[in-house]
Amino acid sequence: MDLTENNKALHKKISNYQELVNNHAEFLAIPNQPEKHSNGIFKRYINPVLTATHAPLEWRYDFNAKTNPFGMERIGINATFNPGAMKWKDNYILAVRVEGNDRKSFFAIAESPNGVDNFKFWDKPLILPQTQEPDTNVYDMRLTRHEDGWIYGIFCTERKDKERPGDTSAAIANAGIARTKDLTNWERLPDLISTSGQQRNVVMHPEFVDGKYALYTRPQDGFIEVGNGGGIGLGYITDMTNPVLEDEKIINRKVYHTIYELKNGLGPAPIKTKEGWLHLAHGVRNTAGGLRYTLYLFMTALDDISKVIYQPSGYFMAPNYIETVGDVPNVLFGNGWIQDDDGTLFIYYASSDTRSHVAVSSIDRILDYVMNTPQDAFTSAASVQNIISQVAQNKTLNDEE
Ligand code: M1P
Repeated sequence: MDLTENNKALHKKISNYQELVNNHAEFLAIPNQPEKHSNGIFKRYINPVLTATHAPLEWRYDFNAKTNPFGMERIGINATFNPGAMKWKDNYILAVRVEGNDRKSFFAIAESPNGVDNFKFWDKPLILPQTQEPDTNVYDMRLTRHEDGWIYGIFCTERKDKERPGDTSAAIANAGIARTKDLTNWERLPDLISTSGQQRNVVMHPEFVDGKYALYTRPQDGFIEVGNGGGIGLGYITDMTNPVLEDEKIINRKVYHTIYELKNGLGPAPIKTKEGWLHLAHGVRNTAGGLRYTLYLFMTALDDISKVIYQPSGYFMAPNYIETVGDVPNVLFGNGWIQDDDGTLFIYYASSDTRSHVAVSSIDRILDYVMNTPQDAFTSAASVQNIISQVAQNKTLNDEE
């Protein structure tokens, strides 16, 4: 291109461009390793798989020296967390909740060749069509490859509670629904129509149940408060283009003095195994230091997805020391996992609403964990009895050797 002197000046890149590009490329290529020590159930990887620093430079910088003479970041990214996940053309895809410095969340796809490192965001954030009532904020997309041929992304859509105009933090949360065949072009469907005041943590089951779509829900009374009843619900939809939720029932309740005493919400779409449907969920309890979010697992029956058949006591994963630190401390949240053909399981989770991580296990290990870990008997004495029984069994084994 033959540029005039004036045009050349206009097209000059910021002076720190190459340095920014080199540093970013070096950062994205840092390999990840599993931690040395594991409880045998899963292995955490040392580095987060996604941080705010992973966000493309093109999103953050105006590269034109004329309009950005100091070469400064123009649009800040605050956090990359709570990713939905799926395998796509042999690569590992995360549908990430990206939050800007302006507190608005949006979705963006990040892709890795191996699921544990080298995650790179696609060029542009996901463009989510709007309904007649625009979303103020969107977050926590769960991806489900449904047997109807669509990939569904169900997420939380949040809008101002217009009935309480004076309260600037009063909001209404509901499930937004979009679907795609290529992860680039998304069709927005109407938001979930349910009888509950608010909904969060809504997830689609991958198979039809008696010819209907099945959706896991978490009905709640208020924006933050889940209210008196509650836990993980299950309901059915006949037509996703008119998503009226029918027969919503709680299938996994909140329980006093457990890790899911205050809130109980589902993570990703369940995985079908020979023993049952595996579920990853988050439980929330209150403490003097604020809410504590941990991850737990349970299994439902193949012939009745409303029936919980195994639920190990306590948490499966809790924030480690580093993970407790972030914008919302003491939170692990997981809404994405990927099962490989060889049974390897990649569990994607986020810590403290700030960054995303991976832990790796296998379906066989997780089945063993879910089916053979003692269930919660809800008292200290019963927990002690579990230990006494195990000590006795181990003594027999030692005596026999
Ligand atoms: O801040 C912790 C989490 O809080 C909400 O989850 P829940 O509705 O289950 O309490 C969501 O905002 C979630 O994104 C966030 O990680």
